[in-house]
Amino acid sequence: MVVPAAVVKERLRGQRIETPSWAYGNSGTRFKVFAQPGVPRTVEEKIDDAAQVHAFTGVAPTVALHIPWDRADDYGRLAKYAESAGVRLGTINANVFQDDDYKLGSVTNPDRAIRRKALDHLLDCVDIMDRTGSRDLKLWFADGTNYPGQDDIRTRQDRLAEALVAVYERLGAHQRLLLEYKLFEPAFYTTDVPDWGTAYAHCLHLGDRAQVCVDTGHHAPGTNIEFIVAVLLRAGRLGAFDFNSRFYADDDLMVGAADPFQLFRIMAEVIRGGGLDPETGVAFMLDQCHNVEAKIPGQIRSVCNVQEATAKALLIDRDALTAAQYSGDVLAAHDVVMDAYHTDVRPMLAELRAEQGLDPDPVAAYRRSGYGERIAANRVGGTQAGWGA
Ligand code: PSV
Ligand code: MN
Ligand code: MN
Repeated sequence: MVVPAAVVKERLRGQRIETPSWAYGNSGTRFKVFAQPGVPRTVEEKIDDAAQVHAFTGVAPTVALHIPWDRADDYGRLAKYAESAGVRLGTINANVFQDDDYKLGSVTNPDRAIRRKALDHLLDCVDIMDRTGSRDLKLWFADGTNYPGQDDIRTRQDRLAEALVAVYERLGAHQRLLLEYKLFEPAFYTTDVPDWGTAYAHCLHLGDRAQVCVDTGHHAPGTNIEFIVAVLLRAGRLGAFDFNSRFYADDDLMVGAADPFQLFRIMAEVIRGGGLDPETGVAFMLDQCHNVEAKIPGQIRSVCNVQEATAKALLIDRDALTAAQYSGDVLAAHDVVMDAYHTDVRPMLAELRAEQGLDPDPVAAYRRSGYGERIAANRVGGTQAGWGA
């Protein structure tokens, strides 16, 4: 049976996509940071920009902070500021990778004092979560080694486990620890959390509120990410996505730009595993940098890309698929999936937005609003997103 548009729209109405504060600041590669006119000078201005993305899409009501890039004197006041701007503060991302002290690692550093410093920062982040009302603490570690013999792989795992236990014990009853993995970079020989298996093993040891964050850009080429999604959801350990696109490495391009079919396949597995149901708690976040394109419309485009992939995945005729699978009809099963993928869902999304009082074309509406011109005129001396700052 063809999935009715009303059913798809109902599910889409409930989907939320979080945008990252660092997407609004200047960013670039290690070769050059390109400054754009009108980028935020303060965390409040980043929140203002995130509020624009929500205003035009209606599905991005929270903004993730990165500490210490987004330091504030009073986080309770910042949370109120966000509410007055029309959004809420979301995930807190810890940064234990930018100090000179972290050259040989943060929580896995051979030096006990540096490990302590890193752990204190992570615990500070939980204090901040208490004040912002955030549910999720996202941990990505740049820790690893460049050369065989540089440090003991196994001891580094012990140090990592020790730090994670201390953070987990500090969490409130409704807070979660999201452990993100990354294949390589900045360390090239070993990375201390290189893959979902390592992240999953640490989460299992910690407890139910420790879950894995799948950053779509953090895999080797050819990795079947939807398989990882299926396995983690089955185990109840898929906490979140950091969405972006990659061609070669950790490219942080707009989600759905490089491989929309992969994004569709991921969303199909998310839906299959119940990950779109609010009670499952899978958080959909963007983790992107807009180096050469405009940032706010880049975020809006990305949110729309996630919605489009989700809509297509919702269109998969599950009954027909199951019937084809059980009868061993490989081609029929594949056709069911491809029929959904080839459906143009843009008219349905336009309709959904109109029903919600939004402009059917969020990027065009943003462009017409004049916000981009206003910030370019009013904000002088915007800040860098963070990396290499
Ligand atoms: C570095 O790879 C990274 O892109 C990770 O994906 C983090 O989530 C992000 O930076 C913010 O710390
Ligand atoms: Mn990430
Ligand atoms: Mn990354």
